[in-house]
Amino acid sequence: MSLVVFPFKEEDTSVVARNLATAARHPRVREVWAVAASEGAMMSDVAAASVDLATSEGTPVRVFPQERMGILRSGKGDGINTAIAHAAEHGFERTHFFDADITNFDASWIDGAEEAADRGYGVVRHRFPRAATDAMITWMVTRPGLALRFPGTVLPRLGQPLGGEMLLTRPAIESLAANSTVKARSDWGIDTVITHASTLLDLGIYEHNAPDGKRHALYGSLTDIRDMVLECLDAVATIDGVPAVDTRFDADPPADVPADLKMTVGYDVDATRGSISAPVTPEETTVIESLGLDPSSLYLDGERWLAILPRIIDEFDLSSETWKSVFFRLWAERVIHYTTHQVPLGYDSAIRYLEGTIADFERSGTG
Ligand code: GDX
Ligand code: MN
Repeated sequence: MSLVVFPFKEEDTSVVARNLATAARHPRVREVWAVAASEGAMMSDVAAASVDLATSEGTPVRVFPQERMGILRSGKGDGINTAIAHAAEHGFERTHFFDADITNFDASWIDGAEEAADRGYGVVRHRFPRAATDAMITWMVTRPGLALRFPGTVLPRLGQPLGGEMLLTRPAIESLAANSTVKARSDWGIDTVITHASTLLDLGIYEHNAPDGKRHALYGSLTDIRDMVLECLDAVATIDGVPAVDTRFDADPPADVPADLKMTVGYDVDATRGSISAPVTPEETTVIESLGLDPSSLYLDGERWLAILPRIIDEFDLSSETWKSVFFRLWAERVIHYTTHQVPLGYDSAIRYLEGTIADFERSGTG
């Protein structure tokens, strides 16, 4: 008896409706929920599309707005926590979560997670190949942060610690519904805190590989994900509790990466350069210099990132506008450096390089 949840904000209604239908048609699925960011035009459109759906598929499809659950910026986290709270009350055996904007969503995602849960894993996470310049929060912030703070545990091993695609069994849902750190995290930090909290449960974790990748709405400049990178940094800097080193963790073997993904450019480099072209303010200068950097030459190769990220994690302040603009600038410089130095050498070499940086952070976290 499974539930499928899609949080959504502003997405193409036809994509969302198709995903709801795909989930509703799955034989294991008893109910489908679409949790809207707010009551508004988008919610009415999706609700209208799902009335027909519910009638034709016979599986209830409920569309409702998120509630205010947390204490930070109200965003995706409130949506996910609203669903977790209701799923815990309803007692579904398994709850799947998927982003609503996936354009290649099909039954195989649900099957992959259900099969791993059938084999006894309490938490199943979807992993998928990504373009070399995609996932720049995952590669530059979240995985390094997890490697530094939780070396030797399952956390640095996870391919997609920020992924919104996962299955939680009933014990996991009940435990997360009662977890105050998770409930408080109403913003983009939600994925990080759920990933972390679910590794503390010792229910077994499986990573299912979705071999075609996750095709979804793309962004332009890195400024489009400014809030996300800041909130994900805050999340990885503030989570507490070390997972047991012998936590059961298995994963599908990596599969060949689709040829078109190897060519995809993940973000607009020139627009991003433009967004950080304003001169550094005196307040920013103070913070940048306190990290041991020269504001006039922010050349951020892997070695410098390895040196400064631990200090950033210790000192970052999500309530400070200066800290936020400094971190956004440093991250953008780091991503541009990687894009112009490692990416031109080819997909496989770039991904190998990135994996190497995670190993460096993990060694540094141990030492
Ligand atoms: N209910 C609700 N409320 N849904 C939201 C909100 C909100 O305030 N904001 C976004 N969403 C939905 C959105 O419509 C989509 O279905 C999903 O949440 C993810 O948002 P999207 O803009 O597609 O995020 P993106 O850039 O694709 O990021 C995803 O991957 C990141 C990563 O792996 O790097 C997303 O799952 C992130 O949480 C994750 O960090
Ligand atoms: Mn997306």
